[in-house]
Amino acid sequence: MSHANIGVVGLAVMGSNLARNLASREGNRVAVYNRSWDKTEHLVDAHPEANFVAAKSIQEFAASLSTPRTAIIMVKAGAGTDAVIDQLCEVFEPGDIIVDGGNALFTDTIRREKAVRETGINFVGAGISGGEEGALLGPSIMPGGSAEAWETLGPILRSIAAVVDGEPCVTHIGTDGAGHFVKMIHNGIEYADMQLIAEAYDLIRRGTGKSPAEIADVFTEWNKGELESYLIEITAEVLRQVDAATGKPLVDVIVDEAGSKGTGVWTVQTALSLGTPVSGIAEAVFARGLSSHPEQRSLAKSFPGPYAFTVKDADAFIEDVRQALYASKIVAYSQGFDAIRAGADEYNWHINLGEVARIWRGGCIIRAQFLNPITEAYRANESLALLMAAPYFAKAVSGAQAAWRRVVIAATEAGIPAPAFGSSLSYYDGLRADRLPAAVIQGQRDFFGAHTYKRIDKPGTFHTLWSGDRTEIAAEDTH
Ligand code: NBP
Repeated sequence: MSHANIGVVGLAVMGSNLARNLASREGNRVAVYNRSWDKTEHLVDAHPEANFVAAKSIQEFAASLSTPRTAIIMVKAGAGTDAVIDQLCEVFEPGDIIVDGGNALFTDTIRREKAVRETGINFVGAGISGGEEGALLGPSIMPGGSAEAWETLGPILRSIAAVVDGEPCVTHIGTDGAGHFVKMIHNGIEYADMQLIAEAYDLIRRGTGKSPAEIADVFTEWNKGELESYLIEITAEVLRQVDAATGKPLVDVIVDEAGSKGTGVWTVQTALSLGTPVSGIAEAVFARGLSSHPEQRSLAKSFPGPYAFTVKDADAFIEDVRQALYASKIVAYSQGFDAIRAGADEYNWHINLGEVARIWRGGCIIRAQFLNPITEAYRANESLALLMAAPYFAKAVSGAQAAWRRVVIAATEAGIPAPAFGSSLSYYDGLRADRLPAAVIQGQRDFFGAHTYKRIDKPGTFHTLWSGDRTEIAAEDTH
């Protein structure tokens, strides 16, 4: 049997497209294996040009690979991934490389990397974004794992990744679970981006009475400016689509209950445990949750709301919404990068945030012009503690704040839910506040639990004797 230099296990949508992408690059010969043979057979028959080496068993698959054997797993994340890793570990040898390209939870990747490393085999958890089309034409790839594995894997992944300005959208993110962690945050940001765009649509529709097709034109116009992005582009396509069966805008016949596969929830859970406020992302996840409870929504249908809402100057309102969207988007990205920084601190990864922004410029769902200034901000200051405080973004959010407030006020007055817009603005105001009511919370905590507090005017930790004479004592004296 002729040898392949790379293999793919799992030939559903993502795996088969990734295998075809690999096969289309010069110098690659691709081995393919799937648990059930029919998918393998279908792929090989449908794409003779790919010259795949098709394997019927995992043993045959391993035998078809040149060493170091390199295999990318593209199966359903979870038990399927563990099953395939176990099978590969039985037929691979020390020095070989197993790559999990599925959407694994990063803590699973940390666990798997540790276990596989003990066999001498390299394990790489690689986040792959871009869906079906990205897998085929060039995704954004976020690999973790060892530097040794990256040496072999780097050139292969570089050859199949999306390319922007001559640079492939892939970089070695960090060790063990770093790649899947960054992919998870990418998806969390994606949730926020989508929710913000959806809120913008809702405000414009209900505020100006424009039709979905007219709003599609607004988004197409926005796509020529600072909001240029894949998500704005496809939203315009969705809004322009007419349902063939009813003649209505498709968006009006789609059930308004948003689904999810879990990476948004993981992002929020992880950020909560890291103490990082990703409020924009969280609101986006919660908004999908609210939408998906029709039984509660039907009970609340009779709750009163304000009178009908119409804006006086539609063009001015649309421009306000555009600015509010841009400012809120900056918040979502700033929070997402903050979560990556916190994760890197917690798990000892050396993640180059500028590189992360660079590889998100193409191939992935959140690809956008907007990633360029983020890359530049981190190149100018690698240890930037708050992305939205970088001069470019500080100017943008400050410039948008009047419009941002008008939009949040209008949404509130009109009774239109805009949770991501509202919470992003609150985050901005929270950051810029001279004093936060956190001081009150510290007082409450000290009152009921003697949790102590610090003072603004002298060092040390203090406690007030709330149930005694209410004098203040140094905290050391409390126990
Ligand atoms: P699915 O997530 O639908 O998984 C189907 C594949 O998993 C089939 O090849 C199936 O084999 C295999 N599989 C299962 Br299920 N259990 C298995 C087991 N115990 N042992 C061996 N193989 C098993 O495929 P997908 O949508 O192509 O996604 C693949 C991965 O890529 C997932 O982790 C997904 O989260 C990730 N991802 C997907 C997208 C996207 O846009 N779809 C984007 C980015 C990442 P069978 O044919 O024998 O049943």
